[in-house]
Order: sequence, then structure tokens, then C-alpha cells
Amino acid sequence: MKKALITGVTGQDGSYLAEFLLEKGYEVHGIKRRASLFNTQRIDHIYEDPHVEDARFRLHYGDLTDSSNLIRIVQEVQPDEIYNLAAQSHVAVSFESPEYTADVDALGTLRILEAIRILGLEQKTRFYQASTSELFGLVQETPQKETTPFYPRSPYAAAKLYAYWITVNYREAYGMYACNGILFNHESPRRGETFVTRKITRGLANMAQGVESCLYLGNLNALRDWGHARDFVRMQWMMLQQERPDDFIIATGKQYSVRDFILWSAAELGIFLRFEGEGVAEQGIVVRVEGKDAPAVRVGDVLVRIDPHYFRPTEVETLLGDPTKAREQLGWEPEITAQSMCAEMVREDLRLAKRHALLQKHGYEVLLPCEQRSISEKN
Ligand code: NDP
Ligand code: GDR
Repeated sequence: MKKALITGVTGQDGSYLAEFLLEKGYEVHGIKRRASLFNTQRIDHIYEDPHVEDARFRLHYGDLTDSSNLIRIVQEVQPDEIYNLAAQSHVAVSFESPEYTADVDALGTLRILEAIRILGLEQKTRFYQASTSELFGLVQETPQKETTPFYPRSPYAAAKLYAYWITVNYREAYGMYACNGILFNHESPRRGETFVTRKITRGLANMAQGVESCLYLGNLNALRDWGHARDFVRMQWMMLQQERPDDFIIATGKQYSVRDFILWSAAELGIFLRFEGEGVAEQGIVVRVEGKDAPAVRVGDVLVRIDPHYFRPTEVETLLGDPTKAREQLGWEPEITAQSMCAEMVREDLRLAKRHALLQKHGYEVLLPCEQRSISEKN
């Protein structure tokens, strides 16, 4: 039985990858951080009681800033494959916590590579690094390929640039099987609530049910190549099954704006919006409401407003990936379109919003966590 170790197992990708590897028959170990509240919501459904002798899913406390802890876990698990998905992954937050972001995202990667080397596992353990399209930042070529020059535009991207090159370096210096997956944005109903897609689907679903009153956003013109996390974790595994390690772009090859994503999400709820105004005065106004999923919305309501707080000091305006190498060398193709992913996210957030509204209606006091309220949300 193959053993995999996943850092960031409690995150969006970690949860899908753990499911995927368990289905493939792996023994899966995950590193979770100690938190003052439970933080395993995304993996609770696959959790196995560790007292069960043949449990195939095990969690270890750990942190990418703690090398002795990482060495001990790698020593204990002796993994065939390590997927390094843990990161401070929010670009806007990285401007607020640049040093911590560098510690986790850049040095954290080095710490794992060193753990493999110190323990003499260079020939046994294959390593996957969660690299990112943010490396292209101020894009030098469109679409972006494996050969496109990098130009990072945030502390997050600069930290991930170090992680990218240290992974290449350990492959070349020590003959390790180490790969970078350069992933473009990928989303799902499990996406963190402060990334733009989830913020939109959750915010609009809440407004449709009368749980929130307005969605505040930043740059609506940003263009992204959005895929589904489920498609993308499959490719992460495929990259470690090749004869030789290599780096690949993982993208859909299609590009849409944040504004497009808002319009799709609203339409899925039966709400039709028109954008009026320019710059920070731009607003998304309801022009038609159809169906019964948006009982709290009226024609003329302003559902979307711009808050310059969400503008970034340096923005990545446009990203579009060319996944030709992944298709030709690995036979990988994304199966889920951005539009159907958006619909899936809206349906799931609508289910949560309906539950919330129902509890409120029956007199239960339910508060949105402060970070989940559009108005007070920081990122
Ligand atoms: P998430 O933010 O959902 O998950 C990040 C994970 O890292 C969480 O499990 C988090 O733990 C964990 N983590 C954060 N800091 C530490 C730390 N110091 N030590 C140990 N664990 C830590 O990210 P995604 O699942 O979306 O992304 C996975 C990886 O892929 C990340 O490295 C991200 O940068 C990268 N990436 C993501 C893309 C995307 O579009 N989703 C695109 C390209 C790259 P906790 O749950 O406790 O917070
Ligand atoms: P990104 O994702 O920065 O591409 O990083 P995010 O969803 O945060 O932003 C995408 C674009 O939307 C614009 N935007 C807003 N973003 C947020 N979060 N909140 C807003 O209110 C808002 N309004 C407009 C942003 O300015 C940006 O242009 C994600 C992360 O998963 C990274 O870890 C990963 O490496 C990259 O994708 C690829």
C-alpha cells in the first residue's frame, strides 16, 4: 500500500486530494495545525477513528514553520509521496503578513525538502510543490506556458517563487523526484470564504435569502482562468506517477472576469443584474428577478458595491494558462467548466443560506461569523 503525506490537508485542495488518494487505495497522512477551534470541517467526512487498526487516514499535528516537527513526521510516516499544499494562500493577506507568508510558503517548502534529504529518503519519496499562476503576476506573454518568464506581484507570489526554484534546485542537485504544479485559480464549494468566487456565491445566496444586504468587492475587471479543484487534484497525483519529474501548468485555457462570475452566480439564483457607474462608483443593480430562490430581492436593489479597501497595492490583472503540455504528456483535461462549477457553488451556498434563514425565521439567533459578513470582512 502506498503512503502519502499531505501538508495543508484541512484546506480546499488537501481535502479533495485526501479523498482522491483514499479512493486509489493509499494510506493517507495529513498535517493539521493546532487551532483553538476545530478546523477539520473539510475532512470530517473521511476521518477515521485512529483506534481502528487498519485506519487508512491519519492526522498529525504540525506546522510548516517547525522543522523538527516536520522531520519527525516524515521519519514516522516514511511516505512514498509528499504533497506540499500548506500555505498562507491569500494574496491580499500576504501584503499584511509578508514575513509570515515567506516563512510558511518559501522556507516551509525548503524545510520539507531538507527533511527528505536529512532522512536519506531522496530516492524513495516523491515531492509535489503547489506552485501558482501568481508567479506570472505582471504577465510577459499570453497565454502563460511553462516557459513564460515570472514576474511576481505580491509577497505571496515572491515566496512561492522561492519555493518553485528550490524545488527545481533539489531535483537537479540531489536527483530527487520533485515537481512543481503551476496551478491557475481553482475553486469549489469548499473554497475559503474570502476568495472572490466563494465570496460572490456565498454573498449573493445570503442576499437572496435575506441574510445579508450587500456585497462589497474590489477589482471587478480582474481576469482569471478558473477551474474546479476536483479536476486539479487529479493532475497533482498524475504528476507524481511519471517516469521522470517535471513541472506542468494546470489550467483550463479559458478566461473570464470577476464581473462575469457575479453575473453567472446571480443568474443561477434567478437574479439579473446590470452594472452601472465606473470605478469605485460602480454598482450591480437588480433589473429582473425570476424563480423562487431569491425571495428577499427586489428590482432596483443594489446588490454589489465597490470598496477600494479590497484593491491590492499591486494587482494581477489577467491570467490565462496554456495546459497543452499537461494534455500532451499526461493526457490530462479538465472536465468541469467554470460556469458549471459556479452553479455548483451557488447551489451549495444557497442550501446553507436557506438553513440560516429558516433558523432565523423560527426564532433561533444565528449570527454569520464576523469574517463571513461582507461588510466587515477584510479580504
Ligand atoms: P487553502 O488556503 O484552502 O489551504 C491551505 C492549507 O494550508 C490549510 O490546510 C491551512 O491550515 C494550511 N496551512 C496554512 N499555514 C500553515 C502552516 N504554517 N503550517 C501548516 N499548515 C498550514 O488553500 P488551497 O487548498 O486553495 O491551496 C492549496 C495550495 O495550492 C496552497 O499552497 C496554495 O497557495 C496553492 N495554490 C492554490 C490555488 C487555488 O486557486 N486554490 C492556485 C495555485 C496554487 P488551516 O486549515 O489550519 O488554515
Ligand atoms: P487570487 O484569488 O488572488 O487570484 O489568488 P482571489 O479570489 O483572492 O482574487 C481573484 C481576483 O479577484 C479580485 N477581487 C477580489 N478578491 C478578493 N479576495 N476579495 C474581493 O473582494 C475581491 N474583489 C475583487 C482580486 O483583486 C483578484 O484580482 C488565488 C489563491 O488561491 C492563491 O493561493 C493562488 O495561488 C492563486 O489564486 C492562483
